[in-house]
Amino acid sequence: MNELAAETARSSEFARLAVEGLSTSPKRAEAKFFYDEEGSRLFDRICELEEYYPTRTETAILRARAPELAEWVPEGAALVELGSGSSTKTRILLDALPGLGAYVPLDISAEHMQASARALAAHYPALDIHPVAADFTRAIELPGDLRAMPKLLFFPGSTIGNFTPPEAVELLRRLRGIDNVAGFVLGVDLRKDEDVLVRAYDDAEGVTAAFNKNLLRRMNTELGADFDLDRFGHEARWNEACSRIEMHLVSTCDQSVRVAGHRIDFARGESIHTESSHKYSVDGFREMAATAGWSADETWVDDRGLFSVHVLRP
Ligand code: AVI
Repeated sequence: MNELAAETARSSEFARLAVEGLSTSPKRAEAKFFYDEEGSRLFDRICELEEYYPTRTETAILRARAPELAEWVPEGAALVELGSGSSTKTRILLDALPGLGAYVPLDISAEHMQASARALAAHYPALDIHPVAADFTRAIELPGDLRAMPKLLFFPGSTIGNFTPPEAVELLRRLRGIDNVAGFVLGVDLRKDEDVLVRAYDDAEGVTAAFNKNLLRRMNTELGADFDLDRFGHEARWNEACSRIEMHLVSTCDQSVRVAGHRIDFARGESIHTESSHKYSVDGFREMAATAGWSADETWVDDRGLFSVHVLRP
């Protein structure tokens, strides 16, 4: 598929899923559509917020423990990162494993990934970098020449938490099916005090609110929708039964909006559920990984028990 055809397919998928999600009750949207260029930029800002503890906690765990990976990751292995995002955590692994043969970032946001790949290339000129623009929630196709290489999979940031538990098992199972995987390092956010969680997803500066509303802005610019962003409020809710933080956009009045040629009615107080971020216990996550065919080798947790990094082996 050429670039234009790929872009057209992506935007018609966005239109189809947006209308489908807004036509159900309760209304929902797919979190993967947060990440256009502006969404990725806002997410990078979230990662620096005082309230958003996951990024700095996971980074500290990786800094302390990544050197241990050098004991078993094979020379010449490819580091395959799911959802490449910003490259700070990648650099920790690249520095701890100087014998890596290639770095393969896989990300839905091609522009953001290319920019991160360029920055990494400047810093690691000898490293073979193969960015793959892909939606890893679907098929995971690696370039042919990488298939035979041993691989270390890397999925930081607790993005696994944005999938429902059954979807997470399915993704872990598909990753387990990739050829020649030596191991898998992934970050998983832990259950904790509700206040800490709600603040992490509803920061004082309003960056997370802007990130959430960016989804409506994207529908306006890409799908010809007419959302008035001031008529929706951002909300972070803890759902104890499902062990997850939910982000919602709540309509502040009765209103109708047009999205991709469809009329969508909102009652005052009605919300669009835009994202779920599941929080696990260490044992709960290890059991889930085992269900997907992985063996949990190590789990690294910070002193305050906020965040976990799991090392899984096939
Ligand atoms: C990408 N993902 C792991 C983030 C999370 O914490 O669920 C996305 C996010 N949403 C709001 N803040 C951060």
